[in-house]
Amino acid sequence: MNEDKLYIDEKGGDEPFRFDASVARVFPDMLRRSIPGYAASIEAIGSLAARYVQPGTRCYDLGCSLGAASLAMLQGSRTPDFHIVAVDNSEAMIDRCAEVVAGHDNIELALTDVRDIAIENASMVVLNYTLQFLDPGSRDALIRRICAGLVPGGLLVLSEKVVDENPNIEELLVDLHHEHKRRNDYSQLEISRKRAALENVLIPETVAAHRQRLADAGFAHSAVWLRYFNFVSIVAIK
Ligand code: GEK
Repeated sequence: MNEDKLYIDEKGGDEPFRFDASVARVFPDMLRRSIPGYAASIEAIGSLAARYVQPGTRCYDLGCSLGAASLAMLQGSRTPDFHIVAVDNSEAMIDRCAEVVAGHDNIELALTDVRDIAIENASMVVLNYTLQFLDPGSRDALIRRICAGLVPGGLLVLSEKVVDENPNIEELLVDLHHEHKRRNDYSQLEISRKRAALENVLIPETVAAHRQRLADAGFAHSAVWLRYFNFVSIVAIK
């Protein structure tokens, strides 16, 4: 696995973060060291696929990066009779993803914006740490389209970095996250450069705002099933 040294060796934090070729090259290491609970989210996507993927339907991995969630759905599902559409608007990510998922004929890759993909006959949709990168004004419409494209009883997995309503708790959670990154061998300089680069690129919302949006879009049930500091994963059932 290529080690993520981007914010020591290549980038200063003055440019907005982009999912370019340098990020795609180190991405598995970056996610593993940066997102508390990332491995648990992928593992659970496999377990959820076993329960929710229905024969003759589609699954969507929106903001698929290198296809980790797609592979988890494929390995977890109990039926071979389904099709995964894995979508990302970063060419560098899709190119590498194609190498990772090569040979899995029921994974179809789409290089496009998640807001432009038709969602139809879906039994499971995954937005694993992707919605946070979309302009907040476009989030309601995407969640509404996902709900409309799910079959009855279909599942959305929505994982996000969140912000707390209480500034004292927010400060604590951010601090714990940075300590977690230091434990994973990121220096203070790397942490502050990355934080600056993500400013206005990753726009977190509260758990309450996410759950309200899901309810407004027509999901019958939603719950946080995983939380590790300011990173959460929510399941929503139509
Ligand atoms: C995983 N889900 O390993 N349209 C399409 N893709 C987008 C858009 C957009 N508008 N905005 C961002 N992306 C993965 C991890 S990473 C999370 C997801 C992170 C893509 C972007 O190119 C990147 O590949 C992905 O969403 C977010 O489970 O880096 O924190």
